[in-house]
Amino acid sequence: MGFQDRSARQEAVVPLPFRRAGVRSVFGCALSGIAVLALITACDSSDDTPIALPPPGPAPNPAVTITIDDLTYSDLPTITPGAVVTVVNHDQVRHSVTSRRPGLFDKQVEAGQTITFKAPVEIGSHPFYCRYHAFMEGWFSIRQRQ
Ligand SMILES: [Cu+2]
Repeated sequence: MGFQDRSARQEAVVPLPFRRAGVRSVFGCALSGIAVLALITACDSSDDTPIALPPPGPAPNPAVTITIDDLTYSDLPTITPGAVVTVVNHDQVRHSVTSRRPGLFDKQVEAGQTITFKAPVEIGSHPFYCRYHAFMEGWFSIRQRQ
């Protein structure tokens, strides 16, 4: 009986520091975390302030070509805002490059044909699909030239 009481007390005590860390504010981190490295680390991971880091990978491309073979878009390099995108359809059926965001872009490319259009200017990932074959999916990764 005495042993069980002790373990119950431990369960009640152990989580307390974690609860404190979870509600600690940025101001609290600055005051209390300076002396204790471990505490700073804990605060950094619990405050979800996004840090604007450039995405990894090669430099963005101002002009790219997407090929479509066997109902599949080729891999896409990272592109600059407004990059010139050429779409080459090697299949014997019509495809499209249609933005998941309605109205952003919706380009049709007939069997065996090539089209060119300008990518969006908004930085970020722009998923698209083929409206004739909904399982066909791709995306533009758009970022500024560094
Ligand atoms: Cu298609």
